[in-house]
Amino acid sequence: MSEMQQYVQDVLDLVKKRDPDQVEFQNTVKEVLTTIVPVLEENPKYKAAKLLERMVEPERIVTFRVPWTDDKGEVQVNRGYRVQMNSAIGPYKGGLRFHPSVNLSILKFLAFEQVFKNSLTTLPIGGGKGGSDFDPKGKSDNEVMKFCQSFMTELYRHIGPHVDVPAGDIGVGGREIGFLFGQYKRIRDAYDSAVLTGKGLTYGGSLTRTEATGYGLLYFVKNMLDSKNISLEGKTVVISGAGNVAIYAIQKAQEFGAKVVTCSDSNGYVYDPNGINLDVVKQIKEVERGRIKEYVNRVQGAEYHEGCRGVWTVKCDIALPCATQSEIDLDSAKTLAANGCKVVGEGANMPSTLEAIQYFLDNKILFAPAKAANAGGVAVSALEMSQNSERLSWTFEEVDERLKGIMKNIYENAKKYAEKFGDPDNLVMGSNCAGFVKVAEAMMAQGLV
Ligand code: NDP
Ligand code: 2IT
Repeated sequence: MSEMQQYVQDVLDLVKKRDPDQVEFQNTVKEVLTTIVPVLEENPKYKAAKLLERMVEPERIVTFRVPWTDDKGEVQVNRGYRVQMNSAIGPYKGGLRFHPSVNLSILKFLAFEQVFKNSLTTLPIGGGKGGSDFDPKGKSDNEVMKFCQSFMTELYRHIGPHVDVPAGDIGVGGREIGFLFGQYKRIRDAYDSAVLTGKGLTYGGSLTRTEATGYGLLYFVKNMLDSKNISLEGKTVVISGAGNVAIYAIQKAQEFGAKVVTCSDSNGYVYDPNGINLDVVKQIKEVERGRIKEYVNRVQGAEYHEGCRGVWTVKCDIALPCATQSEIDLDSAKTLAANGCKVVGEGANMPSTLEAIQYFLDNKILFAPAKAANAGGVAVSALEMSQNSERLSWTFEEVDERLKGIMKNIYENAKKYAEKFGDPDNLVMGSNCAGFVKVAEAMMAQGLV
């Protein structure tokens, strides 16, 4: 083992020793640190400055009680969090997740990913993540509002346009951001537009933000495929999820001429051999907030299968996981490959396990890693902050053009580092190195903080 490999191993051991239960966090730290060894070898000063030890320790974590009353008048108590991971290159930036599975390990993993993802966008944003174990499923609008108001009544003291700028993630979309913004404004008694992103268009939101993560994923994948002279036209695509990321990934994939045959939620997946009818999905998920199995009652020839993992058994050329972490394990990765899948692009955060990623790389499946491929959402969030500062709104076309440019730049930067360190198709290594370098240099310049 080289000196820097040993350094990385020591830091991984430290992370495990400090928080033995935080498996998701340990995995993402491992994914990043084991791939940046070549950068550490070029810069021994990072080890001397204990840079990795500092990076794996969040700058600040807040957890808080969120009490609220449901429609029956019963008291409910949830737990709220904000992990402020790294502010070297800008205010903490990253989404809020409302899902019963939320815990500190998941939020630390998401915040750690966010630091390098945000760096890749080239925009001045640090990394953070937050959320709650609140489950929005089955709750009325009134209950969601009460929860959001209580959540913000504590969170407001930790955020601000120059401090920390949350946005959406699983379970947090336009409705929740609206309630959160209203309560923040009421408490602060000031119109700080850029305290949250993903806002509605009537109060400081940016055109294209809703579409940005899904569109950005397809722009990234298209760049990757163009470099191999592969067209998206006529390709069969399997997508998981039916939320914000999945819906706009389906839309852009279809615009590029691909045939998307699946979508899913946590209960099961839909297979539509004629190609997913996106209007029906939008009606079910965005308007009715219903379950995806409804799809088969409205579209002839479509099938519904219980269990979301089954989606990876559907034959495809391209797989785009857009639901949640660890949805593709080694078995699913092998099944995809055996069925002829040649390309995987991650719309969700860490949807492939470490073993699945290694399998894709070893088997020459073109792999677009999450922190590069899904960075379009946060990139347009940063553009929303720019528009708020200017007190101007850009057109859809202008934001979309910038998004395309940002995704191309991320792809090229990741590719550049992958080539530099001798593994040209390994965009996991390439994007980790590219994202890491900027954060590392900013931290070095700012002294021991
Ligand atoms: P949404 O809440 O809009 O949609 C999430 C989708 O994934 C739903 O279909 C949901 O099904 C499904 N899902 C959630 N949890 C699970 C689970 N444990 N098992 C199976 N399916 C599940 O979230 P987003 O679309 O915003 O987020 C999807 C992914 O993309 C997440 O990993 C998120 O971190 C990532 N991401 C989001 C960005 C954004 O801008 N929104 C930006 C970059 C990444 P159900 O309705 O049954 O819960
Ligand atoms: O994972 C992510 O990048 C997001 N959920 C978006 C974060 C943001 O600040 O827009």
